[in-house]
Amino acid sequence: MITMKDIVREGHPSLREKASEIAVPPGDEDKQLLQEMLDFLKNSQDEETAEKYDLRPGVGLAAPQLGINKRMIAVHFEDPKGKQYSYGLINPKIISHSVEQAYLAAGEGCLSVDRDVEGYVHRNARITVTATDMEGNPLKLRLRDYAAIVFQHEIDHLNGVMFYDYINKNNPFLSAENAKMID
Ligand code: K3U
Ligand code: NI
Repeated sequence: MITMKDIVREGHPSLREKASEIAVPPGDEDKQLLQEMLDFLKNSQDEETAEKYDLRPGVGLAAPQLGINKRMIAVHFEDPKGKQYSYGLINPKIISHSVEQAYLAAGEGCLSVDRDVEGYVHRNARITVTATDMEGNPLKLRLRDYAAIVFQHEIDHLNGVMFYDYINKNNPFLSAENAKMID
């Protein structure tokens, strides 16, 4: 079972490296790791389990956050409209995106960052992602707003990018003209 002690924190080199593509179809070991990542997210959102194992709640996790240099992410969340997203993805790739941007009013956090970093994180408001799912099937997802933000945060981890890289240093709450705020 994955717990917080398995998650690497700021300063660990794997958070700043570009992760490697995984051979498709995925092997049993990769599939098992993805399932464990998804189980961690479910556990972290279950009040009793989270308290028992001292888990910080998370909606996404990327393999480099476990010190594993592979292009794998897991996401588990419900968007503000109540749509459920629960995926373990291999080699996720953003193949197109909107010009319009979006950012969370509350900013972003990260399980690998043990401090609050204030400021707006501008991202693409709409993206299309291709990937291979846990069964080895190709997948194409069209995502917007909150869901697009979560997927971009996780895919960034595969490229060594942290959410605070996008925050304006002089004015953390400066909003771009073509950006909408998501509450
Ligand atoms: O955003 C978080 C959340 C947790 C429970 C309920 C609602 C929201 C926690 S922070 C989080 O999930 C990170 C996970 C990380 F760092 F491991 F990738 C992902 C994330 C945070 C904020 C915006 C988008 C994605
Ligand atoms: Ni993160």
